[in-house]
Amino acid sequence: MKNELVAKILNEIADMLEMQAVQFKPAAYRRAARTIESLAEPIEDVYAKGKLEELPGVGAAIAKKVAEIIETGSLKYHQELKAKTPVDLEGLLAVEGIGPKTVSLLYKRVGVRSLDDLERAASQHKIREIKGLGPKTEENILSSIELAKRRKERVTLGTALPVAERICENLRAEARSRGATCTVEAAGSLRRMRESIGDIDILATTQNPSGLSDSFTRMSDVRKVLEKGETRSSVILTNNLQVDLRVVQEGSFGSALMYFTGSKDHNIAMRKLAIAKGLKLSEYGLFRGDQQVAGRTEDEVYAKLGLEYIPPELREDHGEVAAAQDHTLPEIVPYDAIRGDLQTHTKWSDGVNTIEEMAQAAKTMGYEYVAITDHYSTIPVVNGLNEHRLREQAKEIDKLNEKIDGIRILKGAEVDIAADGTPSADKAALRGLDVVVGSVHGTFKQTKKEMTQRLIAAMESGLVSIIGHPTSRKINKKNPCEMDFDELFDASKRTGTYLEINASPERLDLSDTNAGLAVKAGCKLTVNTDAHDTEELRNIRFGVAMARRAWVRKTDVINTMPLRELIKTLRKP
Ligand code: DGT
Ligand code: CA
Ligand code: CA
Ligand code: ZN
Repeated sequence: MKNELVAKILNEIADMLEMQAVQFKPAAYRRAARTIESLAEPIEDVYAKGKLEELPGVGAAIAKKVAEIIETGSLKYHQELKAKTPVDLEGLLAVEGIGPKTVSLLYKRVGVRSLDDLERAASQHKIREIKGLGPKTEENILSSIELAKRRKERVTLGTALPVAERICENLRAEARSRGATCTVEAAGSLRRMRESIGDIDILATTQNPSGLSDSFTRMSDVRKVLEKGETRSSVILTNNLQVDLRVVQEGSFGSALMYFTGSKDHNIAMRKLAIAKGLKLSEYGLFRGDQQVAGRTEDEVYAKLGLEYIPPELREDHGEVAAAQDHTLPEIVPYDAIRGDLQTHTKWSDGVNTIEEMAQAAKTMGYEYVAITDHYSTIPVVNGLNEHRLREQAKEIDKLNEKIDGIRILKGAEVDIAADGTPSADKAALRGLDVVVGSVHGTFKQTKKEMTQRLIAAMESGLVSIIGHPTSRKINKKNPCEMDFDELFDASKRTGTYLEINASPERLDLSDTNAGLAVKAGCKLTVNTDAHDTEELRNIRFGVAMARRAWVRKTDVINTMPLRELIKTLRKP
């Protein structure tokens, strides 16, 4: 599957063109990359059917380039651009707040080519001198460069999961085509749905191990083969992710899956329990003496140990083994329990799709409702709504609700929370809305006390139903704002304001840990995607995964409620 590779090349072209200040083209390349990246089927298949140009955002010119990548594995135009680009663009762009234009400026003015150059230039205060950048940019660079360096080591779940799914699907399909039986599953931190992933671990059992390792090491996006053998292979992909494949005996698949899913601490707790019961647990199986008593499936191993099944998201040694033994594991929120998304954006502000397109896409996902929460804002970059446009939008939503069956479009807005906690819209402007998301979008550098007061003031304003992405963190890019969570949770309960788990893979905010604390404190949560296009609605699973990792039940998440109940629950502005 070359989806990842094609998307990467198109995105890099966009970045390089933007560095050269080329107009419009970068956005077109990005749109096509986004489509291809989130495509469920291999791009080669679309190409083979002659349907590249039918993909949203893929015109004749880009289709031709995609075809060249599929046929040759690379693109001349891309390599020519790269030869003309003298900097480590990927590394530099990993720094929060640095875009291609800034990279170009930094190179021209102070000769920055790499992250090391950048760190040096910033600490020597050369960046504050550059017109258009200034001291604030310099400070931001200094505070986020460590995160950018770390990003080279771990990728977000949102990046790794689709890659792993495509690899597993591909390996299964190739084995089938050879007539071999084959079971393939992703294990490791990916199966536990951690917010970031060090490497992808894949486990398989097959009649044809050499065929499987051939398929694995010959995948189109393999950059380097580190190891190749019948029981273990390891590769580095073009996007720098490492993938380990282990092949085990069918009779050990369950115990091996358990072992390689981890976490390490969970494994240790499990092994201890086995020993206490006079058994021995390893990746090869559960043994009494030399006799294997279980191992083919995970279920079998849990049953023989007298445990409830422990979902992978809970396997972090946070008390789940004892709870499984006492049969007190919580019934964590299922992935399909979400009945609607309460934060989405459309063309009315900075989104890509129309309200109707978002509603249809939400309906396809089986939702009962979707809230349109475009930015209500004075920040010009997000094309925010004002009171007049919000009224116009409400009329369109009324019409669409007449027209479309099977889903209810809720009226909403996302307001900025100013430094002092005042929402960016007043009561009159927000009248008639079903839901208002209040979020912090600027002035992040406040003391813990100031930020806590700010969010509490927003909740007490009576205008906000949900606090969106409460800590404003971006994984590997921007540290969370500090706040007093006890006070925040208190105010959330007192005012009936719900806290969001923002499912965007680079946010996942609240984090699993904080979501767990919130629910323990008695708060209710909402899991939303903050989608800016129809594809991003599918990110919901990443948010639900964080809720599951936080031991959150369905009843703790308000958008698992049927529409009528939800409407009664949401406080209106
Ligand atoms: P990552 O890749 O850093 O995101 O995290 P994991 O959890 O995927 O860790 P990884 O890839 O090093 O190993 C995969 C699993 O294999 C891990 O979750 C548990 C198991 N494992 C690895 N090393 C050990 C070990 O030394 N002891 C035990 N008990 N299990 C281990
Ligand atoms: Ca791993
Ligand atoms: Ca590994
Ligand atoms: Zn937005």
